[in-house]
Amino acid sequence: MTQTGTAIEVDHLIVGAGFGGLCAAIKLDEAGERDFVVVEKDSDVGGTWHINTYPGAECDVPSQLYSFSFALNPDWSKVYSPQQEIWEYTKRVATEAGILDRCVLDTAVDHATWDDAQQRWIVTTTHVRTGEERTYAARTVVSASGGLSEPSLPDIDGIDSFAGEVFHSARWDHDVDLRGKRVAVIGTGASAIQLVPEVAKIAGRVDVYQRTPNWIIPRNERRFTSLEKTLFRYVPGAQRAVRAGVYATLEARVPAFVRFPVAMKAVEAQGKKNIAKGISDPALRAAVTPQYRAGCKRILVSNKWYPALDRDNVELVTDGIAKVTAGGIVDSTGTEREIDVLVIATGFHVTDAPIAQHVTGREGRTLAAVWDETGMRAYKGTAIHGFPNLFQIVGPNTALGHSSMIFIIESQVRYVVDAARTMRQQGLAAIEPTAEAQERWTTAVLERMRKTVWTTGGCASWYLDKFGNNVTLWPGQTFTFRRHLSRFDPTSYDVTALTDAVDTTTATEAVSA
Ligand code: N01
Repeated sequence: MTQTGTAIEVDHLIVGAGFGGLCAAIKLDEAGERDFVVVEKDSDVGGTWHINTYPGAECDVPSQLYSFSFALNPDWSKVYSPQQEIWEYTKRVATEAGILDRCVLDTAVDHATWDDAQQRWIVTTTHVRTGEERTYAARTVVSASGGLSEPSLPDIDGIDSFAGEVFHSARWDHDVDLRGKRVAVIGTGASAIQLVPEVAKIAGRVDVYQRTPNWIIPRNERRFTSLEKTLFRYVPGAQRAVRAGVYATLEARVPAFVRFPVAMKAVEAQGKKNIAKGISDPALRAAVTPQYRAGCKRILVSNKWYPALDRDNVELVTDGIAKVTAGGIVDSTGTEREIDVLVIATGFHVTDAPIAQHVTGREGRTLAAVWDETGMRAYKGTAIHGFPNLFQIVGPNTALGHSSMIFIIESQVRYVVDAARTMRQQGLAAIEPTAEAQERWTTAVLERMRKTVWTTGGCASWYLDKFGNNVTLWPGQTFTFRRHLSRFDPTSYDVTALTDAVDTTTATEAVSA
């Protein structure tokens, strides 16, 4: 890191200290690319697992797979890890890797602008508490700000006039005592199904506002025995073998998502059994039974959700919300239910990636403006035409509905590290995927989407953008994604050599020079 004028020069600036940012930092460090900073707006590392502290927050991907491949954890307590354990894991891994000294916490990225003359990203940041401003001049930016980090708030008439306590599931207000209170929860997605059963145990009453039911299958929940943990720790290969088994089981589900959605009937049967087991009232059973193909929206796992809805102090409201008043919620039939606390569990901004508003590329346009016209697009989900030396971790069409995002993150980070190595070895100042390469990739991905359950399943989901395209999920096996990103491929890029003059040549010319 060097201070030149008002800017701090760094090789790599990583945005976000969640799984994506930490993985990038650790792997760049290992590759000898040690001149980096990780800028994180939160007060600690861990990303979503530090921020989402709502009651009942747990991972819905099995813990054996929800860890870095290079830092297995023999001490996971359960088959599905609780939030606190995952957060502590990220902190421990970052500490042991020795990269915490380069994490700049409590600091938000205001803007990142590509400076063609300097062949660097000029990144301005502000400390969220002191207001101190800094400017970095970075060779590359690795954007790992998370696909599900910015709460999406519902646009409901009168919501600002509510006089009680109100907060989003991802910004839980632990100062609000819910004991005996009348609580309303808007939304019935992955977050709501975890928090409602916990809230219902202590609240006086909980009104759950459901717009669309989800398919929810049983959760194979149990604690690991001490014998298992001992085996994981001391028997070489034991934990890796279990992890491989979990990975293979989840991958076996991919064909049903992408080619043969009719196979999802088996999941629907599981879901219906789960409903029958948890709910006794036929009307309530019908109200929670989805009318679209399983998998079209994220398949959820819970043993607690249906029994929670069956409680006397919980009411499922399926009539739409007409408005919010100072004291309660009025549904579309005109019924007003008075409440003390409003919990908003309506998900996140996804297809309008919030970070894109803060990034301006080579042609002076923000990424948000470009993507607003075309939909989110990136070559291999990672690099973007018009935005040199920018790498998007968990970029377009990289998310999963069936397995661990950490596998995808590690695949992308390998690619980024190989790109950094290539740039250093070949003396390149800038790399940028060609428009053709990006178009080819995007067309192939969208073509593969046509038969998927996300397109044909008969639902509306947050996977789809305003053009109706699924720009969120990877339509295939995760090992195929990894293979595509196994090596940085300069022939798909325009590159600029490290000379004073800005000289854009094709990769082939530069490589053969
Ligand atoms: O958000 P969601 P989430 N009026 O978007 C409803 C991850 N995650 O925070 O389906 C009324 O799933 C909306 O209704 P509808 C995981 O990837 C992981 O729960 O659009 N309702 C839906 O019911 C997950 O998929 C874990 O009709 C409105 C809900 O709000 C992602 O985060 C745990 C509405 C939003 O559900 C998001 O989950 C938790 C409105 N105006 C989350 N707007 C793990 O365990 C929206 N809704 C790893």
